[in-house]
Amino acid sequence: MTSKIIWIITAIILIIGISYLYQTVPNKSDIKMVTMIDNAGEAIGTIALSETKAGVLFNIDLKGLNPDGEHAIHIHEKGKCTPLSTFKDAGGHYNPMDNKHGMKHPEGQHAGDMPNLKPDSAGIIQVAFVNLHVTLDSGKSGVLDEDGSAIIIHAGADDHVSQPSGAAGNRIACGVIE
Ligand SMILES: [Cu+2]
Repeated sequence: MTSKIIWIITAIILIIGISYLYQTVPNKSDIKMVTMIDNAGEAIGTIALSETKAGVLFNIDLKGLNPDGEHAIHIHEKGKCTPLSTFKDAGGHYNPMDNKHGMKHPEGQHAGDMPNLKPDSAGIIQVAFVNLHVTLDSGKSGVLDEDGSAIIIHAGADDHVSQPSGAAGNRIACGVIE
C-alpha cells in the first residue's frame, strides 16, 4: 500500500516536472532565425531569437571572425541590411525608452545594447544570453515594430558608456529580425 502511494506521488512529480519543461522550452515555430551577413553579403552564421519568461533569448552561432577581436552587438532600429554596404540603413540603436547608450551608463541603457562578443581561437562565437529589455512582438519594446529591427555586429568592442553607440567602430555584420 505504502509503495503504491510512493509510486503515485512520483508519477505526479514527474508529470508536473515534464509539463514545466514543455512550458519553458520555446516551440520551434516561435523561434525567429536571423541570418547574419558580412559587408561582402556572405552569410557568417545565425542568431536564433526566442521569447522566454525572462526576456528574449539570443542563441548566437557565428564563424569567420577575428580570433583576437572583440565585437559589439546591438539591436538597431530598422529592419534593413542592404548587402554590399556598410549597413548604415539599419539606423541607430533600438531605443524605445529614449535612454542614453550603454549598459554602464547611469542613464542607460538602450534596449538594443547587449554584452560584447569574444570569438574563440578559431574565430567562432557560440554563446547565448537573454536581453531583458525587448520583446519579440510589435509592442512598446517590441523588435517587430512597423519598420522592423536588425542585429548589427561591429568591428570593435562597445565601451558601454560612450554616446551615442559605445565607440564600437564599423558595422561588419547585419541580420534582419523578421
Ligand atoms: Cu550597433
